[in-house]
Amino acid sequence: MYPPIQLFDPASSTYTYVLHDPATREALIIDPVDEQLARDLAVLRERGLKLLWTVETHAHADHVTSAGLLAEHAGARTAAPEGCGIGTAAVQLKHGDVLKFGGEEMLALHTPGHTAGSMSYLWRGNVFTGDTLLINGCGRTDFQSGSAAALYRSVTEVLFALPTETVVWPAHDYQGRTHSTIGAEKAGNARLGGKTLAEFTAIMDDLNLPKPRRIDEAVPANQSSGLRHDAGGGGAEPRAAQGYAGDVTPQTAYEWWKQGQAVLVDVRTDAEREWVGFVPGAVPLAWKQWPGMAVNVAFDEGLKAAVPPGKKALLMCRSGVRSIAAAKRATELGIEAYNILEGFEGDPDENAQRGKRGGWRLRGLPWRQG
Ligand SMILES: N[C@@H](CCC(=O)N[C@@H](CS)C(=O)NCC(=O)O)C(=O)O
Repeated sequence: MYPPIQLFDPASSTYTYVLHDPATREALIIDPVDEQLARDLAVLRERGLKLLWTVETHAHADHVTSAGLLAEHAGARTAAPEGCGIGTAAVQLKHGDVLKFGGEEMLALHTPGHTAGSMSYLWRGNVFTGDTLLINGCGRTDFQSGSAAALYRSVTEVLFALPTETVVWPAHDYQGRTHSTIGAEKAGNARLGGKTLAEFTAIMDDLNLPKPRRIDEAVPANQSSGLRHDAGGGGAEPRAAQGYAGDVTPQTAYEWWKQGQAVLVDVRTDAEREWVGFVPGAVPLAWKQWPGMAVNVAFDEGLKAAVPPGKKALLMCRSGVRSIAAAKRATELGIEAYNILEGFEGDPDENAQRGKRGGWRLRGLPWRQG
C-alpha cells in the first residue's frame, strides 16, 4: 500500500494529488492548479512518471486548472465529470467509469451538491472527495448549481457508505489538515456527522461565505480546461507578468502580419504543417520536434534570423499552448513576442476532434495543405 502524492497550492489552499503505478510509472493527477504547473512537471520528472490523465473533481471557482497545459506539456489526456460543462475534456466521466493507469484503476463516483456535476474518485482505499466532503466540513452549496440536499445525499449515501477506514483526501483545507477517514467524518464532521437533512440545510443556509475572489475568471477558464482564449478583438491582452508581450486573436495576428509590423512564425512540427496545413509565407520554425518532442536546439538562432529588429514576432502552434513557451523564449532573446490564441486548429471539441473550436483555419484566414 502506498499513499497518493499530495501537493498544496497556498494561494487557494488547494490539494492536488498524483497517483501512479510503481511498475509502469504511469500516473494520473487530480485537480492540478495552473500556477503550480512547473512544480507538477518537476514532480513528474523527478519521479520518472509518465502522466496519462488529468482529472477534475469539478469546475473550480477559486483557481484555474492546469489540465490543458499538462495535456500539452506532458502528453496527458484530460478527463472531467460530464455534468461540469468542461467541453474541452477528452473524456467526459459518468458515475461508475474507471480510469486506468498501468495496472491501477480509479473509480468515478458522482457526488453532486457543491456543483451539480461534482465527482469523487476512489482508488485503493482512498477517496478524493473534491469539495463534496472536506475535513470537518464540506463544500459550499450557494452557487454554481450547488444544492445542500444533493450534497447531503452524496455524503450520507455515497461517501459514508464506503468502509470506515477509507482515507479521505479533500480538494481544500484551510487549516493545514491533510487527510481524514470516512469513519472520523461520519462520527465528527461538524456539518454532516449524525445530522439530519434539515439540520444540515440550516447550517448551510447560515454560512454566509464571501464569494471566492476569482470565481468570475476561474469558472469559465476551468470549463475550457484552463486554456484561456479571452483576448479582446482589437489588440493584445497584456501578459507581461507571464513573460511575453501578450496574446492576440488569429484575426489581429493576421492584420499585424499583413501590415508588415510582425513576422508570423509557425512553431509546429514539420509533420503537423505537412499533414494538417500551413500558412503560406509564415516562417516554419519548430519549437519542439519528433521524436520525443524535444526542444529544437536551432530555435533561438532561427528566430533571431527570422525576426528583424523593430518587428514583433507572432507565434502560432496547434492550439495556442506550445506557442506560449516559444513566446517566453523569444522574449528572453529580446524579441517583442505574442502568442496567437487558439493556434492553427483550436481546442478539441467534445469528440476530442480539433478544427471546430477556434483556430486560424476556422477563422477563415489564409492557409494551404500539401
Ligand atoms: N476564500 C476563498 C474561497 C473559499 C471558498 O469559498 N471555498 C469553497 C471551495 S472553492 C468552499 O466550498 N468552501 C467551504 C467552506 O469554506 O466551508 C477565495 O476567495 O478563493
